[in-house]
Amino acid sequence: MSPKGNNEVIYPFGHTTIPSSQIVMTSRLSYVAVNIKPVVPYHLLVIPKRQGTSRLYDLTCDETADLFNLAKKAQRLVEQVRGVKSSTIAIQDGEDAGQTVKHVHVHVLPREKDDFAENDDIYSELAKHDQPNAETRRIIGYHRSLEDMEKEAEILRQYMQENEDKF
Ligand code: AMW
Repeated sequence: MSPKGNNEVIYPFGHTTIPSSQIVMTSRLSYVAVNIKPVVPYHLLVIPKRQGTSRLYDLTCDETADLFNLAKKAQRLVEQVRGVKSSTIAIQDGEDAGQTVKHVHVHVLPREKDDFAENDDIYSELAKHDQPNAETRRIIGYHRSLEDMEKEAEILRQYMQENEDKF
């Protein structure tokens, strides 16, 4: 974590960084960010704050517990905001498992009935949704504007503020 010139806090995410305007919540060792290319609405990423944690086994016990406790909180939040009762929680750990950003991240994907033709289609979608261009490392295809991402983060932060008793 480091402050930018305008005092905005940024967190590391592999080769890139995430500014606080795109962050939904934080814990001592982890943070939750909105996704630049969501597979479903309110597709969140739960990420350890420490740089250099590219694989799940790079995390300490403390970081692992903190990450998953925050993932549960993020899941509860998006299920409430979406008004759904289920989520897919996934980690693509390592390149051959579909990982494109070399920094551990838990995908939190709120689900509703029949949102995919086959329930497990979400996994193939997850594997292909963010394939990067080899030279620019930018995700190929449409990704959201900064404004869209900031709006979503704000909606979620506000919901949490107004419903503190539920978290
Ligand atoms: W992996 O394929 O490594 O399991 O998932 C990487 C995720 O990170 C993808 O869902 C992708 O859309 C997302 N992502 C990549 N860069 C950014 C970014 N700058 N801000 C938010 N999400 C990002």
